[in-house]
Amino acid sequence: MTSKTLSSNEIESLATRLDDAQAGVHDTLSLADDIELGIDDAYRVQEALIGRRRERGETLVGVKLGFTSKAKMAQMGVSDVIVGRLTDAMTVDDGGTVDLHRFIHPKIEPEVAYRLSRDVDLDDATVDIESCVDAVAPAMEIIDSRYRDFRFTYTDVVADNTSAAAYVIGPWQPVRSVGDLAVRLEAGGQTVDGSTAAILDDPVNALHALLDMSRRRRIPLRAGDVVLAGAATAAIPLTAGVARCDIDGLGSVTVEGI
Ligand code: OOG
Repeated sequence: MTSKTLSSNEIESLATRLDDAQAGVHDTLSLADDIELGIDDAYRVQEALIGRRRERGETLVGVKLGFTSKAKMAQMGVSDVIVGRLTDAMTVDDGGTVDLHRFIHPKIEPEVAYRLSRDVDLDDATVDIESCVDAVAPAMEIIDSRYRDFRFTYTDVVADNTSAAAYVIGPWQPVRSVGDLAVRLEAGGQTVDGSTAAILDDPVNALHALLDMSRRRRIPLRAGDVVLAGAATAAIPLTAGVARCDIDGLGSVTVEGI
C-alpha cells in the first residue's frame, strides 16, 4: 500500500488526539475509522507525539521493538517489526511500584533488554550492531494502547508509539548469547510460560531488525540507550500486586502495580 502523505497540520492533530488520550488516561478509536494512514505518515505521527513529550521535559532513553514474535506478526498480517521510543518518564525501577492510575488498560509482557555501549552510525553500511551492545537483562514492558479495547491497525499502533507506556529492567549482565531460554511471566494471578526464541528465533536478531528499521526511519541509536527486543509471550493484564518475569540463566525482574 502506498502511503498517502498527510499535511503537517493533519499529522499534528492525530498526535494531539493520541497525546491527549495518554495524558488524560482515556481511550480513543482507531485512526483508521477516520483516515487512511500510511506507514510513513504513521511514523511521522509517532515522531510528533514524542516531540510533545520532549517539550514536556522528557528525554529519550531508548527504543522498543514490537511484533518480533511470529505469532504477533501473523495476527497483524505484517512481516515487519515496529519500533517505538522510550522516554525517562516510562522508566520504573526493578522491585519498585507503578501507579496503575497512569494507564488506561495496562498489560505486561516479558522482554529481553540490551544496552548500547556506543553510538551506532546508521550511515555506515559495515556497522556491526552486536559489537555496539555491552549488556543484557531480563525486562518487562507495560503496554497501554491508547485505542479502545486494544483494537488497532498496523499503522494505528505505529502512530501510537507502539503502545509503549512503561518498562522495568532487571540486573544488567555482560552481554552474552541468549538464544532459547525459558521465560515465565506472572501477573494478576496468571502465569504464562514461553521462550526467548519466540523473539525472532533469538533476541539478537531483534538488534539486526532494529538497525534496519532505524536506518529506514532515521531513528538515532545512542550510547546508553536501552533496547527492548520485543515480547517473548502474549501480554497479560497488569493489575494491583507484584508482576514478575524470570528468564532462565538471565535472572528476574519485578514490579508492583499499586
Ligand atoms: C503493540 C505492541 C506490541 C510487542 O512486543 O510485540 C509489542 C500491542 O500489542 O499493543 O510491544
